[in-house]
Amino acid sequence: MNRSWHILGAGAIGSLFAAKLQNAGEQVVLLDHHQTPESGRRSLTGEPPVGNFQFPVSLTTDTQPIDHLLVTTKSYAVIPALRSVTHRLSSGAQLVVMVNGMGIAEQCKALLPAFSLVLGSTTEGAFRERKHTIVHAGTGITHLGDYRTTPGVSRSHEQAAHPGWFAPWRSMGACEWDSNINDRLWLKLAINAAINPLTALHQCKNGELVRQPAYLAQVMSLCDEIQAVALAAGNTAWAEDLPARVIEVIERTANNRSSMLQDILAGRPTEINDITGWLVKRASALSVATPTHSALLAKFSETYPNQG
Ligand code: KPL
Repeated sequence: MNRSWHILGAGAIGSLFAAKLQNAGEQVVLLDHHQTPESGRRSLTGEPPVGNFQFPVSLTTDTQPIDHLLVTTKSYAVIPALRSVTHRLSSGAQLVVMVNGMGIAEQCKALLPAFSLVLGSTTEGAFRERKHTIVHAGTGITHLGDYRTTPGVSRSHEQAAHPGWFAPWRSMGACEWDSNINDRLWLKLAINAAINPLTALHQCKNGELVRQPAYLAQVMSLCDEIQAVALAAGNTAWAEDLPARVIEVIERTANNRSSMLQDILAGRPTEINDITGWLVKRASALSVATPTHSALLAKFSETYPNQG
């Protein structure tokens, strides 16, 4: 049975997943606040899937019900975006939220407590070259998992197993069900917190962080503090080798501009509050000191005063 997926936030990652789902035989509809004849057109280049894709577009203000919703907006846009389509969600609608940062799932649950919520994390690399042209710069791996299987939220055996709608996702390749998605999201946040704000402040590509000794020393201090917070929070599986993982990501993405630097260069808001801001708050709740992250946050607001 093929399902209909609505994509909220069809930027680089959203368009990539729209193309993958359409290739897997699912019906895909892009959601937008306004519509032009070009709205549903996407050209994908780079790694597969490549080609010209045409998707139907539906206005958020329309009324047709939404059964499966994939949210791939920026972290700070998730809640306003969800509010714009709440009237369209069918009673058993499935929400999949795949964004950077932490703390967003709790906000989604508070807004839409009755809906089943799945969280996603991806290492796919994609960026928007032009309005409708997406470069799939690097193939990555995607993990989805049930919000209710996160620590502190009651867990049942069935919730750890993947739902029926996941089969086409799995057929897209490099997509796995993760029964501890919270841990995966934490690790992604840890990597982003060690890389993204520094690249945005130094306005450098990721690789510079290991080439310049002063930048590398900053990366290492940030990693030390993240490790302390992660260990205090009970995330011991990856915390010990965080510095090695961060260096590996920097080297693998040496030629990339981080998403935060891209946001700064494009004059868009950044995800600093959902990444470093969240980390500093979590650290304070666990009584762990994070002076380097706090100083980075202060420097960030001084350098980019409109960033929250
Ligand atoms: O996820 C990333 C991002 O830019 O947001 C990294 C892994 C840092 C790659 O640039």
